[in-house]
Amino acid sequence: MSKTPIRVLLIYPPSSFQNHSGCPMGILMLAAVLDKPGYDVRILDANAAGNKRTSEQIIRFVQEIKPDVIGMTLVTPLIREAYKLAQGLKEQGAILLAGGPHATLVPEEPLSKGFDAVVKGEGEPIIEDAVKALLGEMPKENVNGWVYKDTGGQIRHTGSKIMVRNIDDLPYPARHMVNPLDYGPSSNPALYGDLFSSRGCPARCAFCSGHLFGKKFRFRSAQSILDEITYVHNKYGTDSFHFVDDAISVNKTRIEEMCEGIIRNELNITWSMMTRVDKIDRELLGLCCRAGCVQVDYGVESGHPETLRRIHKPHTVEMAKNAVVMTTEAGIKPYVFFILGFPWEDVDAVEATHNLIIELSPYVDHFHPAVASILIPFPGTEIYDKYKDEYGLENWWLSDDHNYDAPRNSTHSYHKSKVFRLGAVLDADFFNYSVQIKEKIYEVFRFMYMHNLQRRKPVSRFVRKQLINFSEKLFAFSPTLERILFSPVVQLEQFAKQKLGNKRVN
Ligand code: B12
Ligand code: SF4
Repeated sequence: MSKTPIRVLLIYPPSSFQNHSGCPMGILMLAAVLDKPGYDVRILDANAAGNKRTSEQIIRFVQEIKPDVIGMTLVTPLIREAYKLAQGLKEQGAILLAGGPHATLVPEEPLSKGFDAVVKGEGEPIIEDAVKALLGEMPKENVNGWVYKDTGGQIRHTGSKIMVRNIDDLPYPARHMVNPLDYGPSSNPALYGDLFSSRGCPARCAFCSGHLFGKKFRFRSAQSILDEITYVHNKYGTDSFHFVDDAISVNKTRIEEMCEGIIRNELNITWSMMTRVDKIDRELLGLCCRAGCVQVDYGVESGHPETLRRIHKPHTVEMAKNAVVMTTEAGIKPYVFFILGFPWEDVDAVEATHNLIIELSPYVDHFHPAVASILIPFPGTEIYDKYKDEYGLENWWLSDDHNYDAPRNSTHSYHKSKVFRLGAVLDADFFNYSVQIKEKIYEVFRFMYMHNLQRRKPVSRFVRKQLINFSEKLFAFSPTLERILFSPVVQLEQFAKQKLGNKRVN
């Protein structure tokens, strides 16, 4: 390498409606890969819960540090903000490289939005070559698995995405580059605790846009994970970990080895994971619990058997119920995700999911009414491909027509802004829902909101319930009056939130 190291800035783009309390693993991995041979790598996570940055602030930072190349993660929910930022950076003469789930799904699109090139799929095998080629240190056509414009303006693809062959060979994420204060208090359990132990999922759910890592389940050895846990624990004192894998238990022997290792080495930690309902059993859950597992997230998705079949979910309603009960009995908290509003669903189908949510609620401490709890047709999914013509969804993410930024107090009633706290997907109305379907979906979200209030102190729970009930009644009588009467409540809540700081939004 030359004497002055090449400076690369890795950006996670800003969002007006979301934040996270841990640094995204993708840019941490790329930073680690570039750090090794001596690049001067900086990370700017514009969505860090304790230090959110606007596009204007990012541009000022770039003017200050003058990176040679800027890499950006693209995810569909933040794409318009990311493209706006890219255009601002381009005006400053920046060299821009895109990667991440959205860039992989529609790799040519970022080239018309200010980016110079796009890496498809996993970034680790390519990032160094990509940086070199963008700086003219190697021919662009020699980089495998990316997309760029040649000197004549022609778009060139250099093969399909390159997979990491042996993920045990990857360095640990560059946690040392994270400023802990960006993510809130130092006790924040999400700060250094994210781990990945596998990539890929052999299932093909019709709504899932996780094609980046492919169908083949590739996994790290149990020993490599134990080593990383021990390293992070010794270096940062972290004792709570979260696996970001899509389906960590696809290979049962491997997760058993990992659990046995945690027990044998007396690593006194707790951890949580996400996996598939069809990839657990009582024995495995018992072992996981003994190894410190405290939470398992399941994509249950629907209580309607026909919907489960049509989305190719590899489980039945019965299997989902059993998984949730078995998890609780094993001493682990189950966390369940649902998706409402598939285009073929009528009120009865949504009702079936509602009934399943009610049935599971005694086992579930807290439901997650996430943005994606109402179907979003992400690009590259079977749902998008099948329904884009019928519902006029072509490239919806580029326009304002299906904007699902979180409900804003200025435009939504108090009860809707609470119940749909994370996103106004019902307003985005991808599938022209009938009034009846919309009402049913609201009812389900309302149930989840009320259930989640259980965790609050009795007075807070009581006040919140009354506010929702009153807002609903008043809104039915007069939306204008509801807005007038609830605006001081909203202001008071915003003031309290600012004082208490941001909480993890996920
Ligand atoms: C952990 C996680 C979260 C966390 C943290 C997200 C974060 N900011 O990192 C939380 C819970 C907050 C979250 C929220 C959401 N998430 Co999420 N999340 C994940 C999950 C499970 C793991 C992400 C991860 O750490 N992967 C491991 C790292 C190593 O991979 P990676 O980030 O993809 O990075 C690699 C490549 O993409 C590439 N790369 C990435 N950036 C760059 C940049 C450059 C320059 C280059 C060259 C390469 C490159 O190289 C990296 C290394 O190989 C993924 C599923 C998955 N399997 O990836 C979904 C996923 C990213 N989430 C998704 C979605 C939809 C959401 C939500 C909308 C869900 C919701 N709540 O309703 C929100 C929106 C969040 C937002 N603001 O964008 C989708 C995104 C789909 C899309 N089209 O963009 C995914 C793919 C899930 C899925 N299967 O559909 N999520
Ligand atoms: S099981 Fe999960 S990760 Fe696998 S395809 Fe289905 S939704 Fe995606």
